[in-house]
Amino acid sequence: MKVYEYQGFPNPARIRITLAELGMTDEVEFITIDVPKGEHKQPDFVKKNPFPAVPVLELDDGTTLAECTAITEYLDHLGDGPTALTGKTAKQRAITHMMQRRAESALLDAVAAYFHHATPGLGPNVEEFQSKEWGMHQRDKAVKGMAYFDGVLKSQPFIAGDEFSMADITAITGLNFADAVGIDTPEDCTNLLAWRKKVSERPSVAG
Ligand SMILES: N[C@@H](CCC(=O)N[C@@H](CS)C(=O)NCC(=O)O)C(=O)O
Repeated sequence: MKVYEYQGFPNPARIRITLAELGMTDEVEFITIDVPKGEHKQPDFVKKNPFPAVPVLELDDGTTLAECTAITEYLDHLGDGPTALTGKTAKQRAITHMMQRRAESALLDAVAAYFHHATPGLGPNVEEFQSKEWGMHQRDKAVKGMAYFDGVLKSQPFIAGDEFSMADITAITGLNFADAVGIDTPEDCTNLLAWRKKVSERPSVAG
């Protein structure tokens, strides 16, 4: 299997964490796509992902999978059955997907929209349209998202319940991205900050 990525970028980081959690990092070949130079928009890559973005997982039969949740589902089903990363029971799978989507929408994607719209983002090779107002609105959304997850973590150890899951991966990646673009986690989000410290110490996240 091959993973097309740009190391250090948030969405590829999600898959690196997933692979490490599953003990599968050595089973894939990582191929760099130079996103800041716009390589992901070149025809050869667009054939792999028509919605040009990394990461993409290419299977040995040539099938290409985009979207971190789809890639995570695939990887998590390669062993004896899904783990807590995607949820072992019907109920836990549903909760994990629900919370993952909330983390994506309220944290990671909101921070990304701030970065792409209210800052120079990835520069002129990549940014085709920018709206500072939209970016600032998304920044506010991210800060509200932090408060939401702080409340969630008041009564449970992880974002989707008792175990570390892909919802935590999305959320920690969103917070790390927020730091990188200067959106601080409010100091009164004590549950979120404690969770962040704990999750950042996991070998898969610490790197
Ligand atoms: N929803 C996608 C998001 C992928 C994504 O936005 N990746 C970023 C890198 S972190 C990218 O390639 N951006 C290219 C661009 O903005 O043109 C996923 O889950 O994989």
